[in-house]
Amino acid sequence: MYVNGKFVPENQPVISVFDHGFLYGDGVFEGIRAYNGRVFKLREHVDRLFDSAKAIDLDIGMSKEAMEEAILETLRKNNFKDAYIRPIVSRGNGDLGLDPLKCDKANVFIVAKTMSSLYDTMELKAITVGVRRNAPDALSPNIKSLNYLNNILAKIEANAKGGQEAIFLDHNGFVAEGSGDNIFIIKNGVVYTPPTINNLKGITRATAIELLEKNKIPTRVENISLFDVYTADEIFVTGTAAEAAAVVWVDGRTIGAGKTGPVTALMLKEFEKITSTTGTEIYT
Ligand code: AKG
Repeated sequence: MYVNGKFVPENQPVISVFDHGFLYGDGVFEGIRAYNGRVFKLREHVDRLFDSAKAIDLDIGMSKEAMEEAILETLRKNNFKDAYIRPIVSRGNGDLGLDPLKCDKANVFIVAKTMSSLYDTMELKAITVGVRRNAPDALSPNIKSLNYLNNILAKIEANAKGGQEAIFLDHNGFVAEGSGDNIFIIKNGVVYTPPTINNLKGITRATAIELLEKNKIPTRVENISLFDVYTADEIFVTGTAAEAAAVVWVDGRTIGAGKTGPVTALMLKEFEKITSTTGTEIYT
């Protein structure tokens, strides 16, 4: 594990109770995957980490190039070819007061682990949860912050109601995203996904849109409602940890034929191809 420029064993304690990421969720993170000796969309994830930090006025204290190199070196130190990588940047050590001015510099951690699929099934049941996605004018879902309680509340509710994933609505009742992934629905051969005002600007989401366009499948970014979800022919979700998975049941309604549909199947195949053949090489 990388900790402020040094590599240490992962079971070594590295964080102070005065770290404001720990005390207040004051910090940002990323989820990145390496496949087959290559890091998928490394620069895009590092860009998003720096954008999240900028949005909360947090100086990471290193360049994007240095962050990329630290990520690659963490993988090398572990001899990983396939891994899930978690860069974490907290506001740093302060005192028992929330003022970020009390923290003199950011703490930077990079953890890498092997990880297979997030879900034990590739055909998920989803529950629309009562808790609404954070309003963008309160805490923008675009900031990948260390405060994931909104997502965790959604997951708790989905777990309690027998779903593997949650579907969040925003405060206007539009579909926002899952607890850890973006959502796509397919109706009459057209794919729809919500604009990113109410959800994370998913890198896997952007990849899915690219792959759909490459395959000439019409794709529209527009607001969608729960009615559109219930009556969809197919639904899939995308995320770095989640990768891509079909949703075949929502709130008691079977979606389409109740199994992975043709557009989703094509997406999964294309996604596997692009992740195993592109990306930044770890060992050069
Ligand atoms: C990821 O997809 O990498 C995420 O960060 C989502 C949150 C999670 O599932 O841990």
